[in-house]
Amino acid sequence: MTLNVLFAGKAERWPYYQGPLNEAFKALGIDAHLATDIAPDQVDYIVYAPNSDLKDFTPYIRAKAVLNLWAGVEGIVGNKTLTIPLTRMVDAGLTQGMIEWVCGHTIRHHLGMDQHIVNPTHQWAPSPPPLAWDRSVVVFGMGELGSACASVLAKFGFNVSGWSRSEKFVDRVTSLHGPDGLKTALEKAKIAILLLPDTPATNNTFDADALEMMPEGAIIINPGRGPLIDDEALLVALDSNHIAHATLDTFRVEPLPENHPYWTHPNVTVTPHVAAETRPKHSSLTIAENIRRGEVGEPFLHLVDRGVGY
Ligand code: NDP
Ligand code: OXD
Repeated sequence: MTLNVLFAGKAERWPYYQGPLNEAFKALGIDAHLATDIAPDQVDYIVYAPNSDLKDFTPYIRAKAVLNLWAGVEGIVGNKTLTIPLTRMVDAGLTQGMIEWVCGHTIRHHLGMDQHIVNPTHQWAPSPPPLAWDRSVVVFGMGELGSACASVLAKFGFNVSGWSRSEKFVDRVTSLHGPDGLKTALEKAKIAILLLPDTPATNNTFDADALEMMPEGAIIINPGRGPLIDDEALLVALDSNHIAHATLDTFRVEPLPENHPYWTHPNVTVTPHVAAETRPKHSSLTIAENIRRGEVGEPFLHLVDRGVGY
């Protein structure tokens, strides 16, 4: 039987996904009709991007799952019309992209590259950095992306800890977890990498009190989500130099409004939500594998737990 798979993403992304999704279906022997306009009551699976126009899932009475193209699900997890399984994106390309972006910015800050490359006074002022062994990096959120980044940073030589809800066992990475582990994690975070999901429990994890607990001159790198940080508190901490720099890829409002102080703050780097991109070639494999599983009655991969919101 041919399966009807609806692509519910932004129209401009369709040309990029159509080929790779069909190829991935073919590779797994899935007979699918993939389209952007299928009568709702005929749809079997929905390939979904939270920035699509589809918000009411009620008419999709025979759909078996919504397969999210993004890792973050805050834009859909609370949708009351969604009663079927929701999966999120985990794929090799997304993970590799995040490793590259996070490690690149971590090493940039560790080595003080900005100071050495941008030298308007033409002064010969050597300031050698400590070795990575002596730099304590804490990854907040040790899921698919956080664990992968922590592992590579540890192999590079950093002194790495990771904070998550549950205990983790990643080679050479100290596990801190739960509310009790947060204070220690903050105190150790000379460089903090934020890879937590946006949920009610993680909102404002980095508020004024938390920032105060971080070491003087700490660096924040946030490819996770904007609401993890209390923006007002971060700006105060940056103005006092308690936080030396914030490299931010995600914001409460995106695109970041033109008049937002982050744009002009000398100690803030803004990147436009580019840390890791869902790439059609890799993500299509995850989508196809989940449809295969759905059809043979195997558990879906990367199922979202609606109770905790990620
Ligand atoms: P995962 O769901 O795999 O990992 C989330 C991690 O956060 C887990 O380790 C989890 O703990 C931890 N966590 C969740 N809630 C809490 C809490 N209340 N206290 C402590 N730890 C908590 O997600 P991914 O690693 O795949 O992705 C992380 C986030 O990265 C995404 O949600 C998204 O927001 C962002 N992202 C950003 C991109 C970009 O381009 N900027 C691209 C892709 C993702 P536990 O393991 O114990 O459950
Ligand atoms: C994601 C993202 O969640 O791109 O996948 O931020």
